[in-house]
Amino acid sequence: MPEPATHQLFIAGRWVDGVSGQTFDSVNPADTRDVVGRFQAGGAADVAMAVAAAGEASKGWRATPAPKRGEVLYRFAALMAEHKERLARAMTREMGKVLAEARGDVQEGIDIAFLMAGEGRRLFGDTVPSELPDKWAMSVRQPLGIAGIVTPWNFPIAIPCWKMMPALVSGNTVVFKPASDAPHVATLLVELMEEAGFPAGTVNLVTGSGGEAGDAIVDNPDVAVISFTGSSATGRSIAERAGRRLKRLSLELGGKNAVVVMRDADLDLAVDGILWSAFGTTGQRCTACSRVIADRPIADELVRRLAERAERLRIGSGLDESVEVGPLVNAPAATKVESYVAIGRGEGELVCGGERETAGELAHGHFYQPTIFTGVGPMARIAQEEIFGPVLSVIPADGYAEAMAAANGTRYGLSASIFTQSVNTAFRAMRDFEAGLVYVNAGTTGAETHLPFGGWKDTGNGHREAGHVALDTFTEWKAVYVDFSGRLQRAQIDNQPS
Ligand code: UN1
Repeated sequence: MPEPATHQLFIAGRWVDGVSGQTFDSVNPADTRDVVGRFQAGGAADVAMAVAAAGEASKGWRATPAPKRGEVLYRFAALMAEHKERLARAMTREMGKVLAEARGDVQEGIDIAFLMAGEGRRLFGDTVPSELPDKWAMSVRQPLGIAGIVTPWNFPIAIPCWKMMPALVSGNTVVFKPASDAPHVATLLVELMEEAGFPAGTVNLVTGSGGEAGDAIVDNPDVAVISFTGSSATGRSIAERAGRRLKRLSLELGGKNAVVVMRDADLDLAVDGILWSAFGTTGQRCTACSRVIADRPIADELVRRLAERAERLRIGSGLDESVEVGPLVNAPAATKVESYVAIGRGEGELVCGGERETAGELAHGHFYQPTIFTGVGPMARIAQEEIFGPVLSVIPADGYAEAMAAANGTRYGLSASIFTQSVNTAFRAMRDFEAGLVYVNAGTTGAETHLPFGGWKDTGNGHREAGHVALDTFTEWKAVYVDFSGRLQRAQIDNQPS
């Protein structure tokens, strides 16, 4: 194997080595003999420089007319489209998702970049009538300053773009800390941002661990807002640190997303939707389906069809176009899946999978079979805890009310879906699901970039990504009143009967 290339941090418009001189390797999860690259282990000193650069760049960037900022986003979106295949292949090699899904991930980045580029000409506020005569009333958005962007490996282009595009178009500058399992894709992304013409210091990249680089960003008093996607445990710790500084914080955390299948459902369609959302991305999406709530009359038949199809899914390197299920991201992820499957054996009946896949070349990667348990109780650990792997629990329920109670009976609330042919049941479910994303007759994955993305309950802290509401995370509202009457007018007083 050739010596892997060493990559640098991007600070103040220059590619530089980290202060400590330490590096870490990014490894292909489908074949751990393949080292993708060597990356700077950035720490507090690097973050301090990146924040200083972002602060310096902030003055010019926030003064740049928003439509002009949007033009840079347009160029960046077009560059991503031009380089889509190269980015997708790099993504599959670095974090394992199959090529078709890697292309989708890049596309999601392109989509949000174009959407937010258009926001350069909107950034809508409200213009409203004043309660007093000859008085103007409106609200405008203004940037917060420096945004700290801390992202996961599972959507290494889409999620950084979901966060950075609204931050940048609304006039913030950025310090970007990507996951240690996907620093190469992040580097390629920032190279394209440089080429697109974001001014020096507007976007700064610091690779490194969460404990070193991530915490340094969260703790830096000059970083006004943090946007984080990852585990609930890390989210909670970031919230505590950010809370001490009254810092704006947007969290996108775990999920335990359910598909409800009613007795009147189109079962073929339900099977397609469940398999795609449970085993696509090897179950490593925040939105992945990990619970099926099966109405009792169809439960056995549904499980039979799911198992029969799951056993036939092709496992292997995502670079092989015929493969449907790629590897887990790293060794700890595989160990975690193994331990939950061991727990599941005591909580339900294993109907397929349940083992690592180690045949031939697969022994060099972190492969795990699509796994289904049935007869699982709604409060079982495998039905409550996020596994983030290809493990699906089927929970039988008697009718709509019991199914909905099971679906909502979790501390998470990201995505939920129902399969039914009844319009009444569909509308009830749209009302009753406690989740930020609801699907009718589709699986739990596949959110589009122009509607709000995020979850209820412990999945987040009330903020949303994507859609125009994503701007709320990165802007301050300013209400502006202009009195052109030429006299003192007292609101709530002078226009009331005396
Ligand atoms: C995630 O897993 O954090 O809705 C993001 C979906 C994708 C995004 C998933 N559009 O499944």
